[in-house]
Amino acid sequence: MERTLIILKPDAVQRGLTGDIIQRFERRGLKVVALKMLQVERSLAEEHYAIHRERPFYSGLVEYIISSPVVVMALEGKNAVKVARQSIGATNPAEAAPGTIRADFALEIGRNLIHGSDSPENAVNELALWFNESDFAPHTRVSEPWLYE
Ligand code: D4T
Repeated sequence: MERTLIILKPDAVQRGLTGDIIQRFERRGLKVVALKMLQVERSLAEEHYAIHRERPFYSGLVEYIISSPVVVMALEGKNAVKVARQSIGATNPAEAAPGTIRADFALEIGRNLIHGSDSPENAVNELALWFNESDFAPHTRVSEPWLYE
């Protein structure tokens, strides 16, 4: 089983979409094993997006992420990183496939609602950045034999 970090960005919270988005992941079969709402510190936003530091959109991206509270979660499941990215859709909502979260709920790259880790290695690092070990509540669900053969 794999874990991935999901951030429901300030626009998802402000637009009242957090429940809809979490439901999509739950329906697919991914399991929420950590979940919290927080106002992001600038230093955390800068560290999370450090890879984009030299990009022209970096400062706007940091301002966006700290502009209002976010909901952060860890999802667990088989190929969690890949399947969550697939459900999220392309970075630019205008290019995201219909049925993905970004295509169904968003219009612009700078308000694309949600972050999902892009590789298992980055997921491990991002989960450690956003959560303490004690934040996780590992558990087995009764549905698991009906999700995995
Ligand atoms: P995140 O990291 O938010 O899940 O998005 P992606 O993984 O899909 O996309 P990314 O890392 O390439 O970009 C991170 C973040 O920056 C914003 N962005 C990106 C932007 O505002 N303008 C741009 O031109 C790009 C490439 C959107 C997502």
